[in-house]
This record gives sequence, structure tokens and C-alpha cells, in this order.
Amino acid sequence: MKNRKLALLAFALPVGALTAASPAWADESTTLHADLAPLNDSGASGTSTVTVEGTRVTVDIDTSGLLAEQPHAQHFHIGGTNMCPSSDAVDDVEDDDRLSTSEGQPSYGGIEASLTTEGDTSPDSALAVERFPAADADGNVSYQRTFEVSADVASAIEAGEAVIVQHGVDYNGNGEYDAEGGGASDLDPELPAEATDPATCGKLTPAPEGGMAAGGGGTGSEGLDALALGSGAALVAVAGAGFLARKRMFQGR
Ligand SMILES: [Cu+2]
Repeated sequence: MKNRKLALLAFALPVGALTAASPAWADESTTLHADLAPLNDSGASGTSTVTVEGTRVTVDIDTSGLLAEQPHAQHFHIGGTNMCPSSDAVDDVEDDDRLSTSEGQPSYGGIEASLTTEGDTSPDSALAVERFPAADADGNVSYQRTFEVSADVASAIEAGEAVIVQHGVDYNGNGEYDAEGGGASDLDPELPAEATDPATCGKLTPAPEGGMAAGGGGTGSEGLDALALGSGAALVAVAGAGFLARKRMFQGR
């Protein structure tokens, strides 16, 4: 009887160890970074960090140099060549010295999520101007939001195929969005092009595995892989011992 209890304990151990280990795998998240560079000589730039966990994304954006006290539409763009466009004549097909949102589309693709401050985040809200962050008096935007995206969008972001684009450029430097600066928007003729032309762009790139804790280096991630492999092998060994113990238990009956 005493032996049987011991044998059960031995068998229970690896199961317990496996159960304890599983949440770590289930909670796996992907963190990506983007350096937001100016488009259309906006003079704006920033950084973004995006964490994807299942279909839940947490988006952090810090940008400076944007047109002050005006809203700036911002989106996940996915498709095209998954890149930011250059602002040069190659992409400026209309040859009017400005890159419209449509002209950038072969590079960064279409709008797949709207990074609004509240409510809907689908492409339907692409131009929901009143729900996008406004830059403060110094032209800074600091944005954070956690929301759900579709499985397709989540996996595209994880694969490094998403680009963040912030819109809103003051071409004529008069401190507001008006048609004098660039005519009507290619997205909505009711809006001035200044309100919708891209101001910053950054490709979201997966952060190195292991992150800062492992020093961010390639050797750090190899170390982690080796560790995972090692503990996996240990689990198999313990499970094997449990199996043997159980076998003995049945033989002893
Ligand atoms: Cu956009």
C-alpha cells in the first residue's frame, strides 16, 4: 500500500510539472517595434511598440513634430510590399511634390485597422477624425490603446507585415488643414489633402527574441532555445520514470 502511494506520487509529478509549464506557452506574445520616419517633409518622427497576444493588440505610439492641435488619423496598413514608401518621384505618380495616401498604397497596402482613441477600430473608422488623437500644442502625440483585431490582422502584424502610418501634414504652414495646401483629399473629396496625406510611416519589426532580459543579442535567444529544449528533455525523463514506477505498481499487484 505504501509502495503504491509512492508510485502514484511519482506519476503525478511529471503531470504537475507539465501543467505548471503550459501557461507560459499559452501566454506567448509577440512584441514589435517601429521607427516612424517623416513622409512629405512633415518633420514628424516617433516610435511605436505593438504587442500581439492572440487577437489582442496593445499599441503604443509616441510622435513629435506633427501639426499641433489637429487630429492625426493613424492606421495599421497591411499589403503592398509591406514597406514605407519613399517620398520621391518614384512613388509620387501624380508628380505634384506630395505623396497622397493612395500613392503610398503599393508600398504599405490598405488600411486594416484604425488606431482610434475610442470606439470602433475597423477600417470603417479610417477617417473618423474626431476619434483620432490630436497633437498637443507642441505637436506631440502620445497614444496607447489595447483592442481586438481579426485573426488575419493579428498574424500579419506578428509576421512583420504591418506598417503604421500617421496622417496630417500642413503643407502651407498656416497651422490648420485646408485645401490651399494640397487640394482635396484622395480619400474623401470633402476633406483637404492636408488632413489625410501621410506624415509618418514605420514598418513594425518583431523585437529580438529574449528581449532586453537576454541582452537582446542572437546568443541570448539561442540560450533560451537550449534551455527550453533542456527542460523538455528533463520532463520526458521524469515522465519516463513515472511510467516505470506505474509499471512496477501494476506488476506488484
Ligand atoms: Cu493610414
